[in-house]
Amino acid sequence: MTHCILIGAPVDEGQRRPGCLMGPAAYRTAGLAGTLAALGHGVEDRGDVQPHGIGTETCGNPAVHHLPEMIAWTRALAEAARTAMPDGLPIIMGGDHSLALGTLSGVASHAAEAGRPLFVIWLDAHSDFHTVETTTSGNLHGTPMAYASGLPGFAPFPPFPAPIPGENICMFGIRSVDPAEHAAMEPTEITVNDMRALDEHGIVAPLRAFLDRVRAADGLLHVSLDVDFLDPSIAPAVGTTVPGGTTFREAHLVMELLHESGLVTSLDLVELNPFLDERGRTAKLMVDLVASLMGRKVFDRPTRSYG
Ligand code: 5AB
Ligand code: MN
Ligand code: MN
Ligand code: MN
Repeated sequence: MTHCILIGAPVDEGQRRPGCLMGPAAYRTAGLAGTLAALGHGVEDRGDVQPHGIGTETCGNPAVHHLPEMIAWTRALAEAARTAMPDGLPIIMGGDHSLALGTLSGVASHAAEAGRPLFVIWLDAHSDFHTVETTTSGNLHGTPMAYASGLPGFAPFPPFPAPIPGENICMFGIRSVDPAEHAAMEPTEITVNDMRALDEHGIVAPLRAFLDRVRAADGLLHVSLDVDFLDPSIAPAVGTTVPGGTTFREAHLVMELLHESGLVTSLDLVELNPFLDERGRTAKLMVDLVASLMGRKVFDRPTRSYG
């Protein structure tokens, strides 16, 4: 049994479609806490984080919006994640993916303090490898993986506390990468399992190979789950739909393998936009994926229709 720490991160400023700020409420409404408790876990809801001390920072890229808000969110969420890590498994209920600027910072600080390497599994249609300088949309939800990799181009953000080496990062579900992101990732050792690779090799072998490396290094493992990892036909509640995503069973299988590994130490749930959902089906699917990650088995999963 795991002590699960729910942290609401109603971040909406990292993109331009209002609604992700309702994500934490949707996870609570969809019964995330009760689902975890029913699996035998301890659950503590620390409420919603709020940014404080929003400044007046600017940068040279005129496309970028809400920069001071994002810097304040990054500081607040880094602190919330760092202080939760010694107490249990933080589950950050987003909020758009820019919240990972903060959660990755906090988890990386904790890993450095604990003297253990940090590994990241990025489940997303996108690589989120823009810097503040390269983003053309100006939406900072497209930047956290580059920040955590220690790339330059993030002034005036605080420097990332302990940059994560590329060989410790594994991406799954990728099917939309901008040219500047591609160029920035090329020299890195990041493993990119794009949808083409998953079609050809399946998801099990590459995931097991990465988990073996985490285990061998006695690493901490952060999982960042973007709703758009899933195919939009099963998960419509997201602002940035990209066709050709993972299926219901592929997504559950990832979670089941993660559970079996026993390696996951923190989790982001990001990009859920309840305003775009259909009768809560995406929120419920995300809760069920967390249930699989936390030990619910196929044979005891209730039959449920998402239609
Ligand atoms: B998400 C895009 N690369 O920079 C950009 O949903 C999309 O957190 C970013 O993965 C998507 O705006 C960010 C076109
Ligand atoms: Mn993302
Ligand atoms: Mn995405
Ligand atoms: Mn998105």
